[in-house]
Amino acid sequence: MAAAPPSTLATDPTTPPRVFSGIQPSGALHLGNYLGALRNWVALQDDADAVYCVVDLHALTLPKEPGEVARGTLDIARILLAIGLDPANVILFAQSHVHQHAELGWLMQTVASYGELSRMTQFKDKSNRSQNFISASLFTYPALQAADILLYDTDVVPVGDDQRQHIELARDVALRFNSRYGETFVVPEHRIPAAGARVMDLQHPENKMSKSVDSPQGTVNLLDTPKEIEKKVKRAVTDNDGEVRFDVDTKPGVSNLLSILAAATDGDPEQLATQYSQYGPLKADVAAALIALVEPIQARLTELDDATVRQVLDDGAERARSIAGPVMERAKVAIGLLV
Ligand code: AQP
Repeated sequence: MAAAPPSTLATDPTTPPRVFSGIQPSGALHLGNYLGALRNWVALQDDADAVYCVVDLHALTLPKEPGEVARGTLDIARILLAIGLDPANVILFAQSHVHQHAELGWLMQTVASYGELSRMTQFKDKSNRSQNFISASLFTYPALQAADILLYDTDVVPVGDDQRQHIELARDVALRFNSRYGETFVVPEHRIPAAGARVMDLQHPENKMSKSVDSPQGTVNLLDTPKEIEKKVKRAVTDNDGEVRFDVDTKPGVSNLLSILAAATDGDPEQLATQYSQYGPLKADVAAALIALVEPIQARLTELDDATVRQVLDDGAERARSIAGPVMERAKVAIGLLV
């Protein structure tokens, strides 16, 4: 029996907005993930109906060893709990545990165009970096990401700036599907933070900090020790003129440090710049702010074991299926499959 479409797809002002976002288990979580996205996940959990997902199928877009993704999924979910997600407040689950993601992902490939997917800058970046094997899934995964979002009648998607283009694609395919097959999906909006939306690599400030790029000295991980953080920040690339000024084009390294400090302390990068006349004190303050940020997360992490995390993911998958199942049925009916 197919689920009836909702009477209206407009957001009802009397119910909290549905929030959905995901993160790949593709390596150690870094400061960019936290300041760009995860911090917002936690902030939204009290006022929204939040659904968060470890997108393990997306991690397979780049080659992985057997077992690597399973371990990574537990590790990332554990950190998500340690940063403050409360399973009583949010649905937290692994993407591959809810089969509707892969199923709707296929339908989304039928409404996303080759031209649209070709324009995705993440595909261009990651395929340029891949030396040997570029999987077809690296090209099509924005369609799966659209499915992830649309399966939950999502209103708001909290992400970093690098995901802006993919969320716009999800909106475009939702609108196209609705116009071809009738009102079926809620059209989502992204929520990108004012500060920390694009944290850059400390050694290569022209590139974003990234899990899958091998730049150990340029990447601050959430599990780094205070000593490692101090060392990485101290060695962060700046420039030769010694002037502390916020100007992303001409002073990318210094501006990145100011942005990080602003995001970590709820400040403003331009205003913070006026407080420093040398790089040394700025770097010392950045390191101190980051250590203060990660210490409580690392302390909470020690209280969580695999069994607890697994239980949270199992419960989350059950709750996620109860939302995703009817939406999948709605999409199948709309597109005209025999149900
Ligand atoms: N450098 C960044 N600054 C701000 N936000 C960032 N995000 C990622 N890097 C930065 C945000 O983190 C969330 C989860 O990212 P993801 O796991 O879906 O993968 P990604 O966007 O491709 O990020 P990574 O860390 O570079 O992972 P890999 O290398 O595996 O692809 C997203 O909301 C993202 O915007």
